[in-house]
Amino acid sequence: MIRTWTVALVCLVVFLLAPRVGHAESEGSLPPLPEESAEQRDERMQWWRDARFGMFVHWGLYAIPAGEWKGEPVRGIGEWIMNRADIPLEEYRPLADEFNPTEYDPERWARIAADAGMKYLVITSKHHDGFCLFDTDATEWDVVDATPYGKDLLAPLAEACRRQGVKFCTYYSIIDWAHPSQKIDPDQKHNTIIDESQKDQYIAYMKQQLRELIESCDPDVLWFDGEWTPWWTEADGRELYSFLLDLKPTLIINNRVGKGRKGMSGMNRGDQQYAGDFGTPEQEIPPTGLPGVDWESCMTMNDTWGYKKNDDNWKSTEKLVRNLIDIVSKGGNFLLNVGPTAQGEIPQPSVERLDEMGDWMNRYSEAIYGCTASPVDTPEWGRCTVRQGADGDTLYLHVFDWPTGGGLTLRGVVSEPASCRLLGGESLGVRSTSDGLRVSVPQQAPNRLASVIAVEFDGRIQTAADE
Ligand code: H79
Repeated sequence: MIRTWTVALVCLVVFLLAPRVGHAESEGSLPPLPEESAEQRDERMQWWRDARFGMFVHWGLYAIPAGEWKGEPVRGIGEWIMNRADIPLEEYRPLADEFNPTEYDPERWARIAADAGMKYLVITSKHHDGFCLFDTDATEWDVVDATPYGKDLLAPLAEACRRQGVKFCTYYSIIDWAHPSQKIDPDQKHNTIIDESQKDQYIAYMKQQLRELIESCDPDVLWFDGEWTPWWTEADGRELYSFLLDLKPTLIINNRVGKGRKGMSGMNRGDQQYAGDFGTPEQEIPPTGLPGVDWESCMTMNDTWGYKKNDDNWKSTEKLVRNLIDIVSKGGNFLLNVGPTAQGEIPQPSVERLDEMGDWMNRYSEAIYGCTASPVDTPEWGRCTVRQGADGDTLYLHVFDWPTGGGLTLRGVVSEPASCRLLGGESLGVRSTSDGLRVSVPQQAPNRLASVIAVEFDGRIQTAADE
C-alpha cells in the first residue's frame, strides 16, 4: 500500500516537474525581447548591412607572451594562452606590469582600417582573461589601474575612428577567468564554472562595465563571446540585450549575447527567435546565406586572433579579397582580424594585405557596399553581388577566373540588360541568350585579384527561378 502511494507520488511529482523543466528555456517562460517593428529593425540595421567590411582587433596582455610561455610555444591561439598553457591567474597577472604600448597610435589604426575600405572596427574591450582595455571602476584589472601605460586605450580609438568615418564597436567576453565568481572548468577548458551564489553579482559587474563602455566610447555594435559556457542562459541573454537597447536604442548586438548559435558554424538564427541581431560564423564562410538573416563571418589573417610570434601562415590578399566577395555574394559581412603587438603596432604583413585590399576597394567598392546576395547560383568563374537601386538593379560579376575566349556567360538571369561596363573601365557588349547573359570581355583580366563587371537593368532582375 505504502509502495503504491510512493509510486503514485513520484509519478505526480515527475508529471508536475517535467513540463516545467522542459520549458525552462522555451518561449513561454523567457523574458520578452524588446518590441520592434520590421521597419524599425531595418532602420537600426541599415548602416551595418551597407558596411559589409569591418576590422576585428584582438589586443590585450596576451600580446606580451605572444604564443610562448616559459620558452615553450603554446599550441592554439594567442588570446587563449592562459588556458592553453595552464597558466594560473597569479602568474598571468604580472604581465600587466609590463604592458606599455608606447607605439600605440589610434589615429594610425583608424586610418589603416579606413584605407582598407573597412566601415567599422570591433576591438576587444575585455577578452576571456578579464583584463579591460578601458577605464572601469568595477575592477583594478584594467589598463588604467594595472599597467605602467596608465591610460584608457579605447576612448581615443573611438574618437579616431569617428574622425576617419569608421564606426567604433567593442567585443566583450561573457566568460571571465579573472572574476572571482568563475574559474576555468578543468574538464571543459572552453568553459568556466561559476559559483551560482555569485552569478547575480557578476551580471551586475558586466552591466556596470558595459554602461561605462557606452558612456566613454559610445560603441555602435556590442560583440559578445563565450556565451557557450553552460551557466549562461538564453534568459540571461535576453535580459542583457534588453538592458543594453534600453541604454542605447540604436545598438546592434551579435547573437552570442544569447544561446541562438549552434556550434562554431553559428550563423544559424541571428533572427527574432533568440536574442541578438546577427549570426556569427567564425573562421568559416557558410555555403549559402539565409534570406532575411543578417550574419557576419569573422576570420583571422593568419591562424591567430591575438598577436603570436612566428605565426606566418598568412592568407594571400587574393584569398582575402575573394573571401570578402564570397561573403557579400551570400548576403553577409566580413570581419577581418588583426592582432597588434604589445608595443601597439599592427603587424606589417597585416598592414600590407589591408593596403592591397584598399587598392582593390578603391576601384571596386561599388560592388561591395550596400550590395546584397546574388539572385542566381554561383557561376564557375566567380561570384555575383547585386545593388537594388531606385531606377533598377545593378548586377556585379566578380570574375576570379577570367575567360580566355573573350566571352563570359552567366546562367539564370532572364531580364534584358540595359548596359554593361567594366567597373572603372570601358563599356562592354552584353546580350540575353537562351543560355543566360553573355558578356563580351577583353582578352586580359583587368585585375589580378578579381575583376568586376557591372550589368545595369531597368527595374528588378528576373531570374529563371522567378518564371
Ligand atoms: O575571440 C576569438 C576567440 O578567442 C574566441 N572567439 C573568437 C572571436 C573563441 N571562440 N571560440 N573559441 C575561442 C574556442 C571555443 C570553442 C568551443 Fe564550442 C567552445 C568549443 C566548445 C565550446 C562553441 C560551442 C563552439 C563549439 C561549441
